[in-house]
Formats: sequence, C-alpha cells, structure tokens
Amino acid sequence: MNIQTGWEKENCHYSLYDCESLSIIYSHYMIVEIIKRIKKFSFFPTQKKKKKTTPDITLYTSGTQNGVKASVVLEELGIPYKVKQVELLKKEQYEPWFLKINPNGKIPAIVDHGKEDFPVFESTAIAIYLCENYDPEEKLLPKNDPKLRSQVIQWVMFEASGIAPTQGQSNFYCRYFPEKIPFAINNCANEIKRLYGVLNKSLEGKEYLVGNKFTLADAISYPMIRGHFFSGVESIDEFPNLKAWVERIDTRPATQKGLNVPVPDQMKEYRENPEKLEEFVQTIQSLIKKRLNM
Ligand SMILES: N[C@@H](CCC(=O)N[C@@H](CS)C(=O)NCC(=O)O)C(=O)O
Repeated sequence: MNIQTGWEKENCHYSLYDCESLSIIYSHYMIVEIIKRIKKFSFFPTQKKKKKTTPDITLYTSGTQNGVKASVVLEELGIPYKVKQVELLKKEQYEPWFLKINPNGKIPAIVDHGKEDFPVFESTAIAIYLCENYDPEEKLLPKNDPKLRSQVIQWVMFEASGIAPTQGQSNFYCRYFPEKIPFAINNCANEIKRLYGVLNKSLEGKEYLVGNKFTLADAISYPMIRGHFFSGVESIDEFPNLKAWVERIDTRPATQKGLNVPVPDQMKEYRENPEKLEEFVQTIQSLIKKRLNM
C-alpha cells in the first residue's frame, strides 16, 4: 500500500507533530481499507437501503368538514390515493363492509393496502398516521424535535377535542335540529368564539400556529374554521389574526385541491348559494324528524 502524497515529497522537514499526524492518517486509511474489503466479501450483513414504495391508499370520505381534513393532508403531503365516496344520506357508513374499516360508522377513513390493508379512522389519527409513514421530509409533522412535534400535536388535539366537536354541536342546533333552542345555539356560538379567541391570541405576530411554518396543526384546523358561518358564527372579523390565517391558507393549492374531494367544495357552495344550503338543511332536518319521531 503506497500512501506517499505530494506533501511528503515536497516537505522534507518533518516535525514530531507531523510524524504523529501521518501515522494517524495511515492507521485510519488501513481501517477504512479493511472495512471496505470485509463489506466486499459480505462477512457482515450491510445495511440495505430502504426501498421507496409508492403508497397504495384508499380514502373513504364525503364532502364534509371532517371528510376534507383527510384529503387536505393527503394533498399537502403529495401522497397518491384512490377515493371512494361514502353516501351518508344512503347510510352506507353503517353497512358491514364500512364498519369493518371504521366501527364508529363515520367518515373519513383510509385503508393502507401497502401495509396489509391496514384501516385507520378518525381524521386526526389518519393525519398523524400519514405523517408518520409518508412524510420523510417532515413537511407537516417534525420527527426529531420533540418540543416542536409536541406543539404541533397539542394544536391538533385542540382541534379534535375542542373546535370540531363544538362546531359539530353548533351545526346540529343551529342548522339541523328542526326546533330552534336559543340557549343551545348561543351556548355553542359562545364556546366557538372562546376557542377562536385562543387561536387568535396564539397567532399574534405569527403566520402559522407552530414554528412559523404551515404544519399539521394548520392543515387539520383550517377546514372547520373556514366553515364558521355554517356553525352559526357569521363573521370572524373580531379575530383579525385568525381571519388573516384563514385567508393565507385559502391560497394554498394543495389544500384547495383537498377541499374538492370527493365532490366540489360544499362549504363554498353553501356560502355562495343560500338556496343550496337551505335544500341541504331541509334534507337533514327531515331525516332527524324521522329518527326522533317528530
Ligand atoms: N371525530 C370524527 C368525526 C367524524 C364525523 O363526524 N363524520 C361525519 C361526517 S362529518 C359522519 O360520518 N357522519 C355520519 C353519521 O354520523 O352517520 C373524525 O374526526 O373523523
């Protein structure tokens, strides 16, 4: 093995320090050479590079505020997926084939065919699953920064346990329940506004909820909050930071694509076309009346 370098030839005045450096370089070179030869003859199993496989996912959904949370995350992560529309008015969500995917009989749900047809239900659980399995660039959920990751998950849980159920209740009392109960309607609206106040304060001087970057916290919260009018909160002008945040996310092409799965953006249609909104509300009201024998 000849490791004579140009440096050795040209510099004849070695110091002791130079000799030590050379012997370190030489032994390092030897070790590298030995490892290379061992690897070549496969004495030890070498770490195989992970094969990049294309995700094979089916999304079961409908054009609702919870439904589009899953498609927004899929689009933002750039994951290819197939869509199966579940007809809620035809009660497809209670059919045995769907209850095998989500025993709770609600959309959205996904099946990951690339992982032995693994089913996942609950929009936020779907979102976290997708990030953990198909977000190597950590676009929406940090992996290696525990504090940042926790902050994202805190806001995701805030949406799942606060915003979504409160707006869901509000939709029921303010849109679907055939009788209008002012106490229930006002109580829901007040709680939604309280939650929006928390978000508005947290967005002070910030573009997004965590780390000044669009994350899962924003992707999951946006579909519900943009539909505030449907939940009985006509305007969010009193929350300027939140309003600016909604307008900022309105311009994200991937998010907008996700809002149009599996049908054109329903919230937009209801906002722009009061007759369409009334028609939808009437359909749900008659279903509720039948269910409650009213
Ligand atoms: N916590 C659930 C809520 C899902 C949910 O409420 N889905 C509604 C549509 S937005 C549904 O499937 N409703 C049908 C039913 O209850 O029969 C989630 O986030 O996935």
